[in-house]
Amino acid sequence: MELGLVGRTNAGKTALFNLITGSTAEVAPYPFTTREALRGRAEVPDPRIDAIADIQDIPRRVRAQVQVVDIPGLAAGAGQGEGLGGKALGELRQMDALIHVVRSFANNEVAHPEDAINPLGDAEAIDIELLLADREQIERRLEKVRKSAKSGDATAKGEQGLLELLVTEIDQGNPLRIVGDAEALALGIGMGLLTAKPVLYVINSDDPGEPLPELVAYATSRDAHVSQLAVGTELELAQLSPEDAAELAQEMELGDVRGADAMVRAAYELLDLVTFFTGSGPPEARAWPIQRGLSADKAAGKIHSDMERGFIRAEVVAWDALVAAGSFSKARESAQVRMEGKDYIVQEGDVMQIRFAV
Ligand SMILES: Nc1nc2c(ncn2[C@@H]2O[C@H](COP(=O)(O)OP(=O)(O)OP(=O)(O)O)[C@@H](O)[C@H]2O)c(=O)[nH]1
Ligand SMILES: [Mg+2]
Repeated sequence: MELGLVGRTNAGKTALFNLITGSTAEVAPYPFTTREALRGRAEVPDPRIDAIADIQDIPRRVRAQVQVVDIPGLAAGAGQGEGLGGKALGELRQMDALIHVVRSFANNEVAHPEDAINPLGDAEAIDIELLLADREQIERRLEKVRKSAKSGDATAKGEQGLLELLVTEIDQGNPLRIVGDAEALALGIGMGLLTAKPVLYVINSDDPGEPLPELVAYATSRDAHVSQLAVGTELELAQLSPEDAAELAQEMELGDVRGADAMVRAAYELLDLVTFFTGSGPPEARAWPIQRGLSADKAAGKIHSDMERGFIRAEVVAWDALVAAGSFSKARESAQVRMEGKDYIVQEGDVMQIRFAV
C-alpha cells in the first residue's frame, strides 16, 4: 500500500516526506528540487498498542508502517503530459491514496510559481491538472471501446456508457471519487484514475491550528480529508534532542501533540485497512494492517506462512476488552476471549493469538 505526495513545487512535499519517514532527501527553496520519485516508510502511531503493551509489561512495540512516495511537483500543463508531468502522473497512478500538500506558509526566500500565497488557488490548480490527466486517459480508452462497441460488442457498449458518464463528471469539475454510480466508479478506480483515489489535503502552514474554513469546505465538497501541519517547524523539532525539542515546543506554545502523528494516522485511514494486534504477552506487541474482510487464517498468513498453512484456531479479544481485563489470561477467565475458526472475518482492533501446527 503506497501513499503518494502530490502538490505544486516548493509546497514542502519533501520536507513532509523527511518528517514522516525520517529520510534526509534534499529540501531547497528553488523549484523542482525533486526530480525522481523517492520512497520511504512512515510509522503509524497507534495509542492502542501502547495500552496493550503497558498493561502486560511488554517492552517491544512494533507499529504498522506505510510506504510513502515523494513525487516531483506538478506544474501547469502536467495534465497534458508537459514537462516532467507525464512521468509524475504515471507514478501517481500507481498510488493507493494521495496526500496533497498545499503551501500556506509565507517565506520570501522560497519561490512560489505565482509569487502569491494562495492555498485554495494552489489546491485547485493541482486538482485541475489531475482532472485533465484523467480526462485524457478516459478519452484514449474511449477511442478503443467505441470501435469495439460499433462492431456489436455488448461489453464494450456497456463500458462506453460508463466512460462517457465519467467524462461528464470531469467536465463539471467533479473528482471521480464523488461519482454516485458504483460501477462507473469501480471502473475508474481500476484504471488508476487520479481523482478517484482517496485524498488527504495537508495544509503546510507556519501556524499550527485549524485549517482555513474555505479549505475545509473545499475538501469536504470533494469527499476528501484535510489537516493542517507546520511541516518546517516539526522537521526542526524532530532534529533536536527530546529535551531541546520540548523546550522549543513550549516556547512556541505548540503543546506536546505533534501534528505529524495525527496526519500520518489520517493518511493511514485513507487506505481503509483493518488493523489487528498480536501481543497476548511479552516480548512484543505488534500492529498488523490487513485488507478489510480478510479471514483469520489469511490474516495469520501475514505473520507467517506456517501460521496460515497449519492454522487451527485463533483466540480473539477486542483490544479495549483486553486492556480492561488487564491481561490475556484474565480476559480468558472473564470469558472475553473467543475461539474463532479460519473463516472468522478479522475485525478492527482484534487482538489475536493464533494456534497452529506444522
Ligand atoms: N517557512 C517554511 N518553510 C518551509 C516549510 N516547509 C518547507 N519549507 C521550505 O520550502 C522550501 C521547499 O520545500 P521542499 O520540501 O523542497 O518543497 P517540495 O514541494 O518538495 O518542492 P520541489 O521538490 O522543488 O517541487 C524549502 O526551502 C523548505 O525549507 C514550512 O512549513 N515553513
Ligand atoms: Mg521536493
